[in-house]
Amino acid sequence: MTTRSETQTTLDHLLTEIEHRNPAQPEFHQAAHEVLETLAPVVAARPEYAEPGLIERLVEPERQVIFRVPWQDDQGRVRVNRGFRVEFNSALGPYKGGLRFHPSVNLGVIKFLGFEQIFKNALTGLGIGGGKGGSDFDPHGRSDAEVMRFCQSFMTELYRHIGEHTDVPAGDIGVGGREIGYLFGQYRRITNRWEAGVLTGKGQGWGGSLIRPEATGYGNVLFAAAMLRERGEDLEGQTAVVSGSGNVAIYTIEKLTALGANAITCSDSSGYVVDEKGIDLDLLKQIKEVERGRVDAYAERRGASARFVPGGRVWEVPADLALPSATQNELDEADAEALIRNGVKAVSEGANMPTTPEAVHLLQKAGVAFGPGKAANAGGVAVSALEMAQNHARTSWTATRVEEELTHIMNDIHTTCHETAERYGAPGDYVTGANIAGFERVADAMLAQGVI
Ligand code: NDP
Ligand code: 2IT
Repeated sequence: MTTRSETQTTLDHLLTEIEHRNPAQPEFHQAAHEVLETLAPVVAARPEYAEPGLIERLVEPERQVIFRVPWQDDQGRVRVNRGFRVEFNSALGPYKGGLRFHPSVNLGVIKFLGFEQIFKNALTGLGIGGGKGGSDFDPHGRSDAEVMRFCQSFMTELYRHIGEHTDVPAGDIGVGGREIGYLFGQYRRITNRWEAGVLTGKGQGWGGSLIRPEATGYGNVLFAAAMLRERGEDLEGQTAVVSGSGNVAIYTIEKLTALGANAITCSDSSGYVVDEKGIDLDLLKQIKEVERGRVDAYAERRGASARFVPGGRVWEVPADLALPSATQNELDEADAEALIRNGVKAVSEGANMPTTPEAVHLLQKAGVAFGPGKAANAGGVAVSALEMAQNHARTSWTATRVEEELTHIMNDIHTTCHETAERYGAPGDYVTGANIAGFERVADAMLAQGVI
């Protein structure tokens, strides 16, 4: 029988090797570290997981595709971006995960996202593997026609790697309904197939699921509510700070408000808005979804209750709950200290890896309920899997049905993480619970399917 500390030493060696074999990929190192530092109890307890090569295979993507994406801007100038699709693990089902269009995208970022996605998708219990893709293309300030030409060029290469039984992309930062439409159109044109299940996040009326746009934000609020329930509290009357002002942030604010909480902030890369009366969602949606504007316009148009803080971070605003919903590493140690000083009760991650490891440890040490992204934001990909199920059956479900399923899935993920953490001696530690529970499902399938 190997002890936990012997197992941890082995995992630490593996982490050193991962850093060595994947140079200049700090986000991937961070994601691998965050998972591997919690696996010692389960690997020590279940000797089959110590099988040589199992974890080594898990941290190596099954396939990585990098391609050139040439396109013409409105002035006729040729631009060249880089496209990525990392097909990380298909032990549980077709690769599944979003596409991110943002100038910060590189291979290490896509690998961190794909690695997280493996465990997140396993936690949904819906038979989906892990993958992620995207490009360093920056959609900000681009016309619809430019975005369309870019998406068409991107799909002209990507189409050969994806398919409803192979790999099913969706949206992420910079990729929403508009981009999924252009991508789907080009896929259909090239393949001459109406293959609805090849992409999720499609529009209503041509294969999209009701509640998919809302699912990540709604799901995160349901996860936060479940964490609070565990402590004998609920959302009613709680003040919440939310970062971001995109898809995840908007529907997080919508659900918080519907459940009686007061969401008082939103942000983008220019700064944040604090609105003591609570964010006016109609105004925010108009500015962000229709006009594709910046958050300072919200403060300008809202009147006395709101102010814009250029360059600041929402975490300095006192609140009971914090729901980071913008991007990775947006909540650091100093931010965690500010939240703790102001009496925060729960932090639930709508974004992927928004909280730095040091900040996570501080929050957990202070007794704050902390919901890691791979559990808390799994509602988006879960409803994507429900969209695939509807596409396969050539049917569409009512919004009520999809939302009931989403609620059930989020509560189930919460219970699984909570119970798993307890079983492995880390009560209340949702990070350990999510990592171990996701790992067990993927690892069992990998062991059963042999060395591939
Ligand atoms: P959107 O593109 O709709 O919105 C992103 C928001 O985050 C914008 O307000 C954007 O501001 C801000 N943001 C992005 N990058 C940065 C940055 N480097 N610095 C400061 N602000 C930034 O994306 P989503 O809402 O879809 O995604 C948000 C997060 O949620 C991501 O981490 C994503 O991986 C995660 N996620 C998304 C899911 C989905 O279904 N869409 C599912 C699960 C997780 P600006 O416009 O100024 O860049
Ligand atoms: O990070 C994520 O889970 C997503 N961007 C959603 C992925 C999906 O396939 O719906």
